[in-house]
Amino acid sequence: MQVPLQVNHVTELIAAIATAPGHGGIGVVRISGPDVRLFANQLSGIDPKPRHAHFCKLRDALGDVLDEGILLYFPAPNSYTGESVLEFQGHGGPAVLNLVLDRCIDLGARLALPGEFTKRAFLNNRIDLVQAESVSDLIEASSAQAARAALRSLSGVFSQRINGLCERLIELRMLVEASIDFPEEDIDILDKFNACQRLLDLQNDLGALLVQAQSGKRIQDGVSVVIAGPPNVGKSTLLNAFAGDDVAIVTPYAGTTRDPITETIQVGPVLLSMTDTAGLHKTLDPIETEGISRAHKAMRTADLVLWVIDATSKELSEPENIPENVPVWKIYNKIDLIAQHSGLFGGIAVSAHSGLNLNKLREELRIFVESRDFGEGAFTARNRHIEALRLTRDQLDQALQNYEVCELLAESLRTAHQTLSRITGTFDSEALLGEIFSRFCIGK
Ligand SMILES: Nc1nc2c(ncn2[C@@H]2O[C@H](COP(=O)(O)OP(=O)(O)OP(=O)(O)O)[C@@H](O)[C@H]2O)c(=O)[nH]1
Ligand SMILES: [Mg+2]
Repeated sequence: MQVPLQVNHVTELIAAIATAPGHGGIGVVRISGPDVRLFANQLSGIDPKPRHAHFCKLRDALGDVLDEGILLYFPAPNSYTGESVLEFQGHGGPAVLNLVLDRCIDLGARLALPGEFTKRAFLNNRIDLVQAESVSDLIEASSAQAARAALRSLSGVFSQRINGLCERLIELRMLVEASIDFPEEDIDILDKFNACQRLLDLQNDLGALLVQAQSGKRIQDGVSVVIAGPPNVGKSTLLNAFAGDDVAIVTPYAGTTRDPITETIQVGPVLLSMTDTAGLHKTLDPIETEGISRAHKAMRTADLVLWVIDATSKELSEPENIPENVPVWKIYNKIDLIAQHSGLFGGIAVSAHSGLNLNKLREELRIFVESRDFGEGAFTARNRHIEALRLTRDQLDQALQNYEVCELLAESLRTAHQTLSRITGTFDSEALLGEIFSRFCIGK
């Protein structure tokens, strides 16, 4: 049993262009609020039937046609927001869509804030907070896996797990409260209903969910590829080649790069973040030393390290100081300087300078990202969720320590319950909601 958030009923009509900015075949203007049926009539002269595609012309105040397209009407509560919603699918140009939007404003709607449609869906109990966040995660998903995982969160997989734990916490709380309220009972209620074992099981399952949420966060973050290796082997040149731009300084001098430089790179349909780092070697230079320490830090959190080797050098370097669980690929660079290179090297041989074999490396990266296995049923999660799960775990630890003192036990369980329900938003403040929804795009 969850306690729904208390909200004021929303009465304003909001409107926004729901499709991405730019030119496209179709553009959508979405309107939500009370009484959109009347609004549809003013806009198009049509009295729309629920969930029916009406072909219509939209007109301005003088009766001139603004655009023609499809009008859809979803009466409350069976709509995205839970309110009555109108969607106009017209031509996808910014100028024409803005004409339609301006007309909606003239007729009394106001511009929607970022995420306001989804916020209304939350306020109308159509979805919980985790689901609302997954809408934005789905839109921003950088790979097919991330999209699938966000969709699982949106369909409630993560929320159900949270709600299940909340239910069990509530049962425990009831047992503890009962043993406080009826101390004179002959039987020990906590013993009779195995409260201690229940608490231990709950702690266990919460730990398992925390591990899954952490993995869900990694799906959401996308893949991090770190370019590392000795100085002057062509690391920055490789980053520039992938970025298609001179983002990192390249010089013939060893020790050029100091700060890690991260760029978002597109490989096929997938986005990954690629970080160039300072060349690793022994040095007394304090600035280089700091750069090298930052390079090590980047490698520790990488999903993959590309260890770049200068294929022309007499001593080919071997990857070193790479954390055990991070995969490493050897990249032999500068093969344009070698007359006969095919079959010479075990790793991937490229020329960052001329672009030779970079497509092969790009393809290997795409396969790597797409084949990462997060297990069946993976869902996306955010830092906010992970923090709340950790805090709940600590509060349950506290409850176990306080087990013998009923009042303290009750208090620890109460705070644990409160922390856990904040994840789905059943106990939340306006401030947090503002923070979450302001990161959405307008029209969602
Ligand atoms: N011929 C050739 N030269 C390259 C290639 N890649 C890099 N270089 C040259 O090698 C030199 C060093 O390149 P960088 O990209 O700055 O090397 P780095 O590994 O980032 O060096 P540090 O930042 O000092 O660690 C520059 O003169 C580049 O033009 C390549 O594939 N072929
Ligand atoms: Mg460099």
